[in-house]
Amino acid sequence: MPTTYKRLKLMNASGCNCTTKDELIELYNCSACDMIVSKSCTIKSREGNPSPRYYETDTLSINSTGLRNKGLHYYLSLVKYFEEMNKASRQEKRYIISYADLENIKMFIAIVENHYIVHKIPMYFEINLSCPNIPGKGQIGYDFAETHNLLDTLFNGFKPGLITNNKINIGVKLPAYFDAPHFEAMSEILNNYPLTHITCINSLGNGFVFNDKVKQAVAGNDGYGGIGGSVIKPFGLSNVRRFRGLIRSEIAIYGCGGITCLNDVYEYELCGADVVQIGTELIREGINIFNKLKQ
Ligand code: RRO
Repeated sequence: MPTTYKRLKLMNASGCNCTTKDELIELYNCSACDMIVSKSCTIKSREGNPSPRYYETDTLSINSTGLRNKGLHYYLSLVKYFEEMNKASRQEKRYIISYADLENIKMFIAIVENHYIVHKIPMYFEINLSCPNIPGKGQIGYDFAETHNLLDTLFNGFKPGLITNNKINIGVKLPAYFDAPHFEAMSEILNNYPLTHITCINSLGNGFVFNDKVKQAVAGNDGYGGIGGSVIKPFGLSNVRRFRGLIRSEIAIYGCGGITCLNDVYEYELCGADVVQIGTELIREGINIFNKLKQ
């Protein structure tokens, strides 16, 4: 590890300990956690897939959560709450809302715009293009034409000025790509938009894991689920590194996938990440993972 190591910003990965207000407050109150992101939400709250929804081994996690969340209004109501917490504690800890209800993107725009008109507080979003666990629905990030359409609708849908004046700030969470032309095709699309960041990578979709009783480890979606943990780190690193070489330098890259120790953070930094997100290890160790990495 070099002596010049510059600590990257740390945050949770969406989906990990961030569904309820109490969980988000715990993340906010952790001084080693620099930013926070909510569970991916839909316009209306969802119960998600049946349990068990999560299982882990030493090297991986599998989840089939199925977008279990409290609804967009719940997470929007926390914008003001965290703004007041920031003012009181004189910090600027960013609260990002992850949004995944892509069939209702126009409704999302209308609700968010209205929220800004009422509260006048800048907002940050991570649009999830890579939820792997909704039966019958693919990950939009693997459909380049659909991704292009969606981003056009999103960035052209807001009133002029809201995005250019940084009132509404939008990043995207991508699935892992495995083929060089796919990185190029996706970068060509992403470079058209004033994105704040891209997060690479979501869990690897459609894994299958047996539990210690040789039964499927998660119940939903016929046992298929998103794989996280240290087994996916090589793909997180490669995706960050590939995209860093292809997307505009103003778009930050949040690296995610398999981070358990400071050396992993350093590897993500070497590949070009500006921020790193902790997922499986946050669920495994709890909030102390941030203190451990900071030390
Ligand atoms: O809720 C989920 O099942 C889920 C989502 Br939205 C996601 O983006 N990634 C994941 O592993 N699970």
